[in-house]
Amino acid sequence: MKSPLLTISTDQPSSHCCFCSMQCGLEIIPSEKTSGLITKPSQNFPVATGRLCQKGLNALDHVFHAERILEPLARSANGSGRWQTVTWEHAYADIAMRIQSLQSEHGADAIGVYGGGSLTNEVCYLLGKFTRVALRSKYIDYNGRYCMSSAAAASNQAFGIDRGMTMPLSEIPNAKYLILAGTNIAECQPTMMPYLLEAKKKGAVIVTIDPRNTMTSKVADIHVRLQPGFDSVFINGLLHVMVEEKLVDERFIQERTSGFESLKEAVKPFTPGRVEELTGILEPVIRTIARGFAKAETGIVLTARGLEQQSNGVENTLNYINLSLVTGKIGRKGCGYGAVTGQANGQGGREHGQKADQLPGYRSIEDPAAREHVAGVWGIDPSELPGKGVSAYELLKKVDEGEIKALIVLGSNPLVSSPNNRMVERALQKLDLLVVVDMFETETARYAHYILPGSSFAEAEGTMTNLEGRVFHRQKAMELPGNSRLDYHILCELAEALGRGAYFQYAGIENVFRELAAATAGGKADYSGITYQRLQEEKGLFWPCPAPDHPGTPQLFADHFHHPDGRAKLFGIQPKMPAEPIDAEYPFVLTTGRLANHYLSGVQTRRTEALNKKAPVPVAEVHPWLAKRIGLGMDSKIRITSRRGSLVFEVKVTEGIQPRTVFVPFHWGDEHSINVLTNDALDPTSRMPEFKICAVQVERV
Ligand SMILES: Nc1nc2c(c(=O)[nH]1)N[C@H]1C(S)=C(S)[C@@H](COP(=O)(O)OP(=O)(O)OC[C@H]3O[C@@H](n4cnc5c(=O)[nH]c(N)nc54)[C@H](O)[C@@H]3O)O[C@H]1N2
Ligand SMILES: Nc1nc2c(c(=O)[nH]1)N[C@H]1C(S)=C(S)[C@@H](COP(=O)(O)OP(=O)(O)OC[C@H]3O[C@@H](n4cnc5c(=O)[nH]c(N)nc54)[C@H](O)[C@@H]3O)O[C@H]1N2
Ligand code: SF4
Ligand SMILES: [Mo]
Repeated sequence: MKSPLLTISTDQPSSHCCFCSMQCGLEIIPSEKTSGLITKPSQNFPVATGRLCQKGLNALDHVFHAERILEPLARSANGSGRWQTVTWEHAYADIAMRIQSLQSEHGADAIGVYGGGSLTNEVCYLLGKFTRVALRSKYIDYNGRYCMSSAAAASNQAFGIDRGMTMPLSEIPNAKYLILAGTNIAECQPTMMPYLLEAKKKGAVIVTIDPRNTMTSKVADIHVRLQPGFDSVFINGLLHVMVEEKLVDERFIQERTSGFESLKEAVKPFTPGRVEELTGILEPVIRTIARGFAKAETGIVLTARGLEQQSNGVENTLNYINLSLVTGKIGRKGCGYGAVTGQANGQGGREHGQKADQLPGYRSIEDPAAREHVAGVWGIDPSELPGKGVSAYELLKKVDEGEIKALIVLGSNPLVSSPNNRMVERALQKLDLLVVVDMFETETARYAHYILPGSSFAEAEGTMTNLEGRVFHRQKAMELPGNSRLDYHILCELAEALGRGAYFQYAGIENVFRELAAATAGGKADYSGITYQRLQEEKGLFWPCPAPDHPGTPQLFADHFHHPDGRAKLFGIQPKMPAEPIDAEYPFVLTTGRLANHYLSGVQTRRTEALNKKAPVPVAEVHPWLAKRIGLGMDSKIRITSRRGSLVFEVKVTEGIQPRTVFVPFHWGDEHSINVLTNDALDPTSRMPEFKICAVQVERV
């Protein structure tokens, strides 16, 4: 497949990498490759100027892959029957007819929508509007529920606003002390590493907290190898020392926070000696980190999915935020807290209404004022807006229970990425209608009735919001291949087929953005001062940006937090057990995560030869102690069994893992899908599944 390159603006990158939240700028240039094009780092985007990791360098491979779907495909029965090429008109008409007949029999809520965090702000916004206005259903959620929901809930509770990073990346080199917990930046946001290395060069101390030695922990001065599930115990130990030795910032606590008494109470029993008993982390290490961080002039705490993807994920995150707050290390130079966002548009994707309980601008769908404002922008009566739906995994459960009869999936592969995914497989088979809008026949799409060929990053213009909260404009770099269409056109055309086209008339994508900006006005994530023209001239703006002459807000909380009293909230955390603690029958902990070469469910990177050949199958990491205990030989494989299933993996024996913990990456489907084993227990607040902890047996095969 050959795609013509467009003539494009030269002072903006041709495009941006489609993978992680760094959103590195890239140039697309002619090459000898069969596709005729390759990527190279752009000098025109400030976040990672001149840098791309191996995923960015190979980001076009999947775009040109021979398996890319180029025509709408249909079949009569899901999971079986042959795919047939159909026209768009046929697809839209038949899908609309089936949706309408299901809705007349079972009600509007019989249709669900499942979105994703790789999509542009405009498409995320339209997905939310499409569900509420065209389908009039309450059931929409998205894969970010599996990603940022615990961090989002914690930030909202502590700060009154959820922007993953409270400061721009450029503040990292100004920090004298960095705590990096459950975040493997070297593999997951590789082009962020120079920021850490610059801080280190200027004398910063770096602490990593992870059950594994990672590429990231290699740059650390202290690595805390914690068993999964013990973060809150460990942090209570640090907070205990800070309180006991009067290292906290009394003035900041008094003037800018509330809740310190409950925090003091909660950490009282967690003496360093007790924390050593519970975690195996030595008392002097606990004291050294507590003193070091508290006494440092500046400091930053970064967390990611390691401690967030747990059934206590919100509380874990709140406890790390406590560290920043009690030491007054937030809202000023060299300071801040950041939950490192994962997906390309994981930040913008959680602001514009594809979350079950949300309207654009990070507004609550249950807030009468927000409903009135957004309904006004959409030209409907507030009473027509549905109420809140349920979280991603619960939505799939409603499919299994038969309440949701049809599902539209755009930008996700939930059959691979959901916990306890045998339930998901069973559920998908029950659907009367499954429509997948994607570039490929994903594992999920195997159960579809329709695959609609959507656009890749290189073909779709739009805005994205990176991990810093920086909104920027991504150009269209090439024409769509074959008969594929832009995601936003697909949504508008389907709305038309459903008889609701009047609400989806846009002369171009910029008009979608204008409407989005108006819909966010006055909300928490306020984009109303942002225009395409400003983004092109200023190479990005940090939200909130509430007026055309507002400069945007790179550093949050300089003088107030976003609760009504202007204060941040401290929370005393009582550490809790994971949903499935180890026991005599299942004596080891399984944790899951990522490799540098692959991306999420692997749909794109398993189709990228240069990446896939470095990691063609998942390999389980086990400690020599465990290897010996199960009598592992040179070439043996292991069987890992949880209460939900049993799978065989190749093994890497490494000292760099907590002895009772096994790590398996999740980028594969079928018999290699670790989510067959993971637990579907959800955090009570964020509804985040416990991807990072389940109890398993491990045996030699
Ligand atoms: N190469 C690559 N990069 C990616 C992605 C990808 O798939 N591949 N995905 C992107 C996305 S969507 C996301 S969300 C981010 C995720 O980025 P990260 O959250 O950094 O990635 P993970 O590997 O899921 O988990 C990070 C670490 O948590 C550790 N961990 C496990 N359990 C615990 C625990 O109980 N406590 C602590 N402190 N640590 C624990 C794991 O050992 C792991 O090293 O990466 C983004 N970047
Ligand atoms: N065990 C375990 N499971 C996990 C995690 C873990 O750490 N451990 N992490 C969780 C996390 S953090 C995440 S974010 C999820 C993500 O998991 P998924 O939601 O499954 O994410 P992807 O694999 O990126 O799926 C995106 C799909 O959208 C398609 N796509 C990409 N861009 C576009 C576009 O612009 N338009 C259209 N139409 N399609 C597009 C891709 O081809 C792909 O099929 O996985 C979660 N699952
Ligand atoms: S760091 Fe992230 S955005 Fe940059 S090239 Fe790598 S995967 Fe792409
Ligand atoms: Mo994620």
